[in-house]
Amino acid sequence: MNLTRGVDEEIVDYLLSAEKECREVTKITDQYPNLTFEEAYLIQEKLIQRKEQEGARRIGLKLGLTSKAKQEMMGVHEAIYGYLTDDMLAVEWKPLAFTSFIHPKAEPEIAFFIGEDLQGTHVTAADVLSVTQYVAPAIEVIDSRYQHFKFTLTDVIADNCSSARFVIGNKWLSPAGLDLASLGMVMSKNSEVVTVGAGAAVLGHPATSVAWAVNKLGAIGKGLKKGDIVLSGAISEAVAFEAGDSISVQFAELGGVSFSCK
Ligand code: OOG
Ligand code: MG
Repeated sequence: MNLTRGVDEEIVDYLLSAEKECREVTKITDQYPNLTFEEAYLIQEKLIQRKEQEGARRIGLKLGLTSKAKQEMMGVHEAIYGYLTDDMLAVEWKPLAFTSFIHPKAEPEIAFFIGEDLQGTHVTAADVLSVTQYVAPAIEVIDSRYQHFKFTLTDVIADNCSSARFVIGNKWLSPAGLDLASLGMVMSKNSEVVTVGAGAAVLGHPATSVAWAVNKLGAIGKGLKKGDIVLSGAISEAVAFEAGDSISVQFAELGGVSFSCK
């Protein structure tokens, strides 16, 4: 352990004030180059606890770096997870204010609505699907608190995996009878197609990505709870947007989801 007492709280303050004041900061590994992944997850947990003390509620989990392409880009072999809180949930009909962000990007994702508690260390994609009440189209807005959206894996874990907002579409379907791996997706910005993909981009199958996170949580005695929402990871690269832009994601079968930024 490299974290001396009080340093974790200092880092939490540093990241939370950057988020609240919508300003980017230098990455924490510049100052603490030896931080481990484990310590980064401890900082992330403290950061979420602080948000809870300030009134936010944990409502689920998000996966990041779930595509092989993105993992190779970062030189890592593992995905990452962070928490969703109720204040991140945005609605389609209310434009997001650009001034509430630093340098936001949109990602197309498949959301899972968990209908039963799920905990363990040998959880499979099939186990995940069996407790999934619905899947729905989603867009995650990520907004790294770090300068130029550049970071190492430890930095981004501590920063709750760049989480900022998410929007869920209004068509929710049972995953039974859906082939989430071959589900096609098109993301557009201002009506022009910007990325395309399919569910398989997420570790071969989005439920595999959720199972990975459940097993990681299981190793520290945690798990998913009935009612949790899980964002399974970006299906394509993230796309930057600004005030005046609108982003829409259309899935085969699952339907669409969109938002605009003012
Ligand atoms: C980390 C978060 C990535 C995803 O779905 O891959 C993420 C980042 O790239 O800032 O949410
Ligand atoms: Mg994401």
